[in-house]
Amino acid sequence: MATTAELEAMRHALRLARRGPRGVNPQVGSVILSPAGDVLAEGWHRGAGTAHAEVDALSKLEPGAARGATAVVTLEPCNHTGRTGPCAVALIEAGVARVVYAIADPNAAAAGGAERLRAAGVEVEGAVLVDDAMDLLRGWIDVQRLRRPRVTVKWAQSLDGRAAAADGTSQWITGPEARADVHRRRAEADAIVVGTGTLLADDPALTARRSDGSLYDTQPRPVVIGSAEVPTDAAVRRHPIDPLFFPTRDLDTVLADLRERGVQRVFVEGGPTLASAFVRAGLADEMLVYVAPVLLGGDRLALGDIGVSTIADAHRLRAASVTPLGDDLLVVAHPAVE
Ligand code: AOF
Ligand code: ZN
Repeated sequence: MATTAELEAMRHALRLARRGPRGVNPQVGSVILSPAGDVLAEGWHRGAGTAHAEVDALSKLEPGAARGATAVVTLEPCNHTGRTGPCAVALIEAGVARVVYAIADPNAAAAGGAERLRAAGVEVEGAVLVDDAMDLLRGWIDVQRLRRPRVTVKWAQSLDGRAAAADGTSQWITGPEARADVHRRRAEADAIVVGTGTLLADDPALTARRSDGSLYDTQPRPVVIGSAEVPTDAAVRRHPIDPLFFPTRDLDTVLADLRERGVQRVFVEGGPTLASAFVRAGLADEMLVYVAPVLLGGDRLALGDIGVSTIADAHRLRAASVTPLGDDLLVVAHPAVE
């Protein structure tokens, strides 16, 4: 059982972790406690290539000062030599008697620190405040598991599955509540992806805005996929974060590049061609379908070629939720086996 002082230290370590950047490496914080439960040192990880949180904390202590201490860390101490040495070994060498951590390291290359510590006689307790730590690290953990950012594909459609009227006009199919919901979700994404077709047709700003037009504090990075020329006065070029342009249509390449940049959450709002490409490639981890009670008919379908020519090929989904938003409905769906 973690002590009250350890739980308090873990809460503090989670706050320290948030000081680090969201990137290729996880956000990790650490607090070293004396046997009496007093804080001796604190540390956090400042991104790939820099000291890990435990080592950062230990570096603030005189040699020998951590003997018999407890190290509280938000992530299982690593057991590998990557850009830095194994933290499990640093803790053993510092004479730490007990280690308390929240989340086991899902990175196979780095995992095994808890076992290594136990083998050296250190008392180890994991899964402490694991839910709080998951709130912080879920995105990073998804990237470890998927080996790419997690992709949400969003589209708005009429009740009869159309994304636009016959002349291409589509503003607006859904009402203000649905659009506000989209903006809230944009603010939670690291990147927002559109195709050049949609960009040229709608000239979207790709910012996350409140209904009064003000910007959310966090903005997704705009990403434009496609070979068409983007006009110099396109609204996306005035986005607070520099847009990335990918002439390639190879989505694996795009996602690998975004992962390297520390992107964990991708929001695809790119129009039927791009949405279909993500679905066809099996890259849509989550689908947000905003359905408006309107009929448009015609051939401007919300999705085009998703690789289904016979019913056996259908993309079977699990509807996670159906939520009324004003006059519209939001259906959140995932692949039946994720
Ligand atoms: C820890 N403490 O503060 C962090 C850990 O390339 P490196 O050497 O920075 O290693 C990166 C991996 O180490 C990362 O993928 C994750 O598994 C672990 N991160 N581990 O003990 C830390 N940031
Ligand atoms: Zn480490």
